Amino acid sequence: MPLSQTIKTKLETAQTIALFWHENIDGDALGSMYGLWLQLEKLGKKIWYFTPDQPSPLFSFLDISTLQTTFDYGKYDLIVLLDMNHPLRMKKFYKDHEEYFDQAETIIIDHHLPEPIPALSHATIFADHTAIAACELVYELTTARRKEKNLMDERIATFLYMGMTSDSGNFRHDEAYQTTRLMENALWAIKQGANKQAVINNLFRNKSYEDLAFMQHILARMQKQEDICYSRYTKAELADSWLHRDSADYALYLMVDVRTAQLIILGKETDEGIRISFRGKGKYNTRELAAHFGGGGHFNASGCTIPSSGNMQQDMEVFIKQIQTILPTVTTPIAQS
Ligand SMILES: [Mn+2]
Repeated sequence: MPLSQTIKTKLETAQTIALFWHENIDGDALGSMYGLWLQLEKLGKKIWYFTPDQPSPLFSFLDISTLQTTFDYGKYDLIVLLDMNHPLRMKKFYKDHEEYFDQAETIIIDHHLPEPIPALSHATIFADHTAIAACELVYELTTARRKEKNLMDERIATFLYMGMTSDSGNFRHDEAYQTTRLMENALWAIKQGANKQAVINNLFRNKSYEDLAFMQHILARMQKQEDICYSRYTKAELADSWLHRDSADYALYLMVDVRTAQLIILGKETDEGIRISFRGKGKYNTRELAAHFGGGGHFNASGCTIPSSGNMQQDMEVFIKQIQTILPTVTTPIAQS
């Protein structure tokens, strides 16, 4: 039986389903979760869904009131992990409860590259890292195949469109080989009534004066070494600004536009260390780069966490030097299959 058929059968057989998504939920995780959940609900399923932390207020234009941030480890026919390649991406639920997840009937639907150390070896995994968004996979696995019964509506289409637009940086980060598929899937969502304007206005054109003032701060600190462009902010600065860290990530969108930059790095101080975000433009495999520091992600967007000594400026300088020694090993021709 083809894998997609196995998944369809499992989803249709299960009556109670727990859906999970990863920490620091983004538009694609949220979109793929709701895009799938709302369809399954129409089939009469009982669905619960869980996220380790509350999503950014950026997403408050959507009705996501059914989200829960605590998990009961109860009995569910099926567990589904979306937009994540390892249950450690939801550490809060997984840690100290590995046994629960090792035994539960599980499906993983994801578009990240597999982790070097896999978990949940019993899970049915549908992974396609050539898709720019997990929302594309949800659409392709459901509506695109299910011609006989269209479960789509404007709300679901909006969620799926949101994931396609947010993981592609509003259609800026897609690689050439991904473009046709992405555009076709996005066009389909719009034809189904996706509210493109609401997504654009809320995710991309929704900056406050304080957001931009914080960008001023990050950009003032921006440095360039060869083709690396980097900056940082501290925990205290973020707390003082009253911004959510998603707002601060906007700096990456700005820095990526530096024409001669091929690697963009933003360091964010957190309680667990310095959270690093990488963005690339095709020259470096940022996913491989992040893997050197225990992280992961995609070819052009990835992340990792490095230890903090308390002196962030110094930590970042040491880190950039380390990066420079690794870069020659992750330089890859742009063409991918
Ligand atoms: Mn994603």
